[in-house]
Order: sequence, then C-alpha cells, then structure tokens
Amino acid sequence: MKKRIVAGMLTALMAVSMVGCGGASSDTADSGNAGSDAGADAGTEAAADGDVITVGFAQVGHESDWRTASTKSVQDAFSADKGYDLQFVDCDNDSAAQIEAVRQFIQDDVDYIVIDPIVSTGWDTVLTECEDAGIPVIVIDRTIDDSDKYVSWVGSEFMNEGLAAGTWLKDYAEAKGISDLNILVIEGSNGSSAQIGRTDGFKKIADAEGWTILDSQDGNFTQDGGQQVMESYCKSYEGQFNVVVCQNDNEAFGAMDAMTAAGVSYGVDKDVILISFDACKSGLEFVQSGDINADFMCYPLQGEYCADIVQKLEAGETVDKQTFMTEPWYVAEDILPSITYTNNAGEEVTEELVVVTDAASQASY
Ligand code: GYE
Repeated sequence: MKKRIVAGMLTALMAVSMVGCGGASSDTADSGNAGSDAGADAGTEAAADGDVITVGFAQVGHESDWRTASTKSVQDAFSADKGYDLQFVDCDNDSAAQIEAVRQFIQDDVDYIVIDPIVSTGWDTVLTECEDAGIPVIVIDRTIDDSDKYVSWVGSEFMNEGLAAGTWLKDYAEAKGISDLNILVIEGSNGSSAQIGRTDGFKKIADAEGWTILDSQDGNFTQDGGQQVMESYCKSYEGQFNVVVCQNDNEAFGAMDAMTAAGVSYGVDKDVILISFDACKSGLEFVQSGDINADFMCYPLQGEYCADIVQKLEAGETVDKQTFMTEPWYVAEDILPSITYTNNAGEEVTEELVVVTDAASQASY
C-alpha cells in the first residue's frame, strides 16, 4: 500500500496531539468539543507536497439534521484544498449498500476508509478485506461491535445518553411531583449502536424505577418516521401516556406534529413530558420555547478528529483506539442544576444541566 510521509509536519503534529482525545470541558454555549485547525495545517502541507490523500467515506445516509452536520464536517475536514480526495458515498440507510461501498473503496485502492456503520454487526468479513488490502479503517459515530479490525473510533457514548435521559426524568418527575410515568419510546434505526445504547441506557433506569414503557417502536431517526409512529401511538394509547422519548430531534419534530393533530399537548407543564436526543439547533430552539423538556446532545462534528487521526497515521504515530465526544445535557427549566448517575464505565458522575439560551441554540449545529 501507499504509505507516505508528509514532510515538515512536526508543528502540525504537535498541535494534533492536543486534540482528538475527547474534549473534557463543558462550555455551556457549545458542546465543549475542541475541533481543530491542526488537521487543516497538516493537510495544507500535504497538498503543498502535491501528495493527495484519498479517503473513502461510507456515510449512513441523510436522515436527520445530525447527519447533515456530520457529512459537512467530514467534507470540510477532507477537502481538496487541505490535500485530500474524498470519495463520499451516501448509503441511504442500506447496510448492504454500505458494505458494497467499502468494497468499492478497496477496489479503488483508497488510502483510508472512514465508516459510519449503519448497524453495529456484520462487519468482520469486509474489515478483514480492508486489512488484507492494507487500508486503515477509521470508524466514526456509531460503533462496530463484532470486529476490532479498525484503527480508531471517534464518537459518542450512547449508553450514557440513555442513562442521563432516564436519570433526568427520575429527578424531574420527583421535582414536579409526578409519581406515575407511562412512557412511549420512538427508537432510532434498529440495529444501530445509537438506538441500542439510548434504548438500553434509558431502560436500565426505567426498570430500576418500575416505570411502565407502554411501547417502543422504530422511527428510523426521521421526521416522517417519528410522525407515523406517534400517530399510531396517539390512537392506540389515547389518554394513557405522559412521557414520550424520541431518540433524535427529527423524530421529535414529527412526534410534535402528530401530538398537535391529536390534541395532545407536550413540553413544560403540559400533558406529555417530551425528551429528545441530538440537541441540534432546531431541537434546542424547541427546548428554549418549552416544547421539548430535555435534549441530550450528541456531537456530530467529528471530521477534524478523523483528519487528525489520518495525519497521525501518515506520520507513523500511534492513535487512540477510542475518542469520546463531550456532550452537554440541555433542559427547558431551571429546576435541577445537575444529575448524578453511574455511567457505562461504572463511574458515578455528576453532570450539569444547561438551561437553553439564545447563545446555546445558536452555537449548536
Ligand atoms: O442521533 C441521529 C442520526 O448515529 C448518533 O443518527 C447518530 C444518530 C443521530 O440519524 O439523528
């Protein structure tokens, strides 16, 4: 395989080493994730050398605001003027098409393959093919759970997002004096690690608290999907539910339309407590207006982290196997300052709840 050393990268690499390990700060106006100019500097030097790095990116699809931001982030990080040739494939939420895209990248003999896996299993064979071809694979966002034949992963701890949502609901219901919780869940695309982690994390708290989860169906992370599932919930569970959990903002937008049409009110002190994930700009605007009670951020701008990894590999450096994004939790009301729970690593953590302001929603993606 083509292994190239980009000359004159020392300064850039020193800068690279300061990022890419999951920012630890928790700025209230944005996610606290660092992003980086280092990838840009290093890439410019690569371009100056005339040594273009080819990257194949098998993206999930175009289902949500989160996904749009993710795509743009990777395209910006691997732009031509930074010295890259990005081969972008929108896999339209089709796992078979995604495996085919990866095989095409191998055929095309790209330098690096970036995968955002639609589902978390079924990967070992094609990752072995990448390994045999000598092409390093970087996984972003969702995880691959049945193979470790990739060099690095950058993304979010979805289980913690679910645990945080459950813990927030427990404390919020207590603060509001609501003792009986009857919950409807609109899940993300089944089989994705985002859906699995958010479902399991939330369910862990629900089971411990003895809440009733009336139903939990796949809304496919889309606005249409959220609307359709909620329309059917409104008919089947009329008058029986007081919490709706949507596993991303776009599903929540659809669910809000369906509830409005069915005469169900949602948000602060309404019929239904509405919980969402992603905290994209429009999502946070709905938190600010009190229509969504709480929104658990998932940070999509992972492109520069990914470019930093490529540059480190180019320089023959070792890279971290995992990089976690830092993610604030956003709420509509100033009732609870923080939540405390045991995270997926078994540590008891106390995390701030951020009341959404103009600055916070405008700073989001
Ligand atoms: O929450 C959702 C998107 O994989 C974390 O996919 C991502 C999820 C995100 O469609 O909006």
